[in-house]
Amino acid sequence: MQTKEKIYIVGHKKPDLDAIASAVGYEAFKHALGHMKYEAIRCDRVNELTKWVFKKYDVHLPRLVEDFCGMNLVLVDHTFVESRPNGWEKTNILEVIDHHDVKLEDIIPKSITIRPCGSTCSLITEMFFKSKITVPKNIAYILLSAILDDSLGLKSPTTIKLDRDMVDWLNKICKIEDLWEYSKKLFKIKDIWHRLTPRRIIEEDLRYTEINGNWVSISQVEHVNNEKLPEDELIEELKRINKEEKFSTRLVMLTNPLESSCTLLVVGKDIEKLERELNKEIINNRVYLEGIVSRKKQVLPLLERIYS
Ligand SMILES: [Mn+2]
Repeated sequence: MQTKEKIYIVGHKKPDLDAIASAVGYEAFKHALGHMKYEAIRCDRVNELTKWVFKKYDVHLPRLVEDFCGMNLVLVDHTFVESRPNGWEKTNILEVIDHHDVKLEDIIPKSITIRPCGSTCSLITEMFFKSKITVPKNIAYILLSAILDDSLGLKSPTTIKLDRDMVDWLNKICKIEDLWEYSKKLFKIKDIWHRLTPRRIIEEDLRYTEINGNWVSISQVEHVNNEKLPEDELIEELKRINKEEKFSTRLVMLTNPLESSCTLLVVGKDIEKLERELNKEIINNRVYLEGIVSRKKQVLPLLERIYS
């Protein structure tokens, strides 16, 4: 019978904490409503922070699935084709929940929840809130940690009142004394860049897109410790990547959430155009930008202006 079929909730490839936590949170919400056919899964390995948070609050990580063929899916924290699990073409996507831009292309889910805010977990928390369902304590910790991580401790430009309200509401359960101190702790756990090769650092959180025939890529590297990032090697590697596959512009954002700033590494043929747009010199393929932390809200629009 159709209604007895399982429905799997999955975050994007190369998942961050928000992608994994929102799947687990939505499963908990559905189970609280008695809909037991929902199961959170994942399609990729998790990052250090996710491991730490799930272990600390004693929650099982969602099961890793490699073959999605024939599954009913809810996509959380993504809609874009390139972020979906491999083999999504052979699945039945019933629902999407996300806080990014929507790009559904040829799928028509029955339910679409898209709202720009700091974190998908804020949208999941709001479902509990509106239904007057108490969030189980360990799930509350997971959701709270994910909102703080994704919204850079509620300081990211994507943060809205909903994120702050949901953090306050969850913290009535979690009772974390200093949320900013806790956020800083989360950022530090994520700061594992010194262990990775330049190629891995660039590819760890890389998004690419085409703007009027110009391919651009933007990697986001959040870190709290400047010394450990090998900027020169990253630039060399970025140049190598651009020889392998030529893009108009390739950027790496070295974002420091504690300082709300970013060092932008730039490779490509349009450095002068970018200089004009920024009204700042780009020296040796790099420029320091105060107040710039968001790829979606701040850096991508820069490129859109250059290529429009
Ligand atoms: Mn997210």
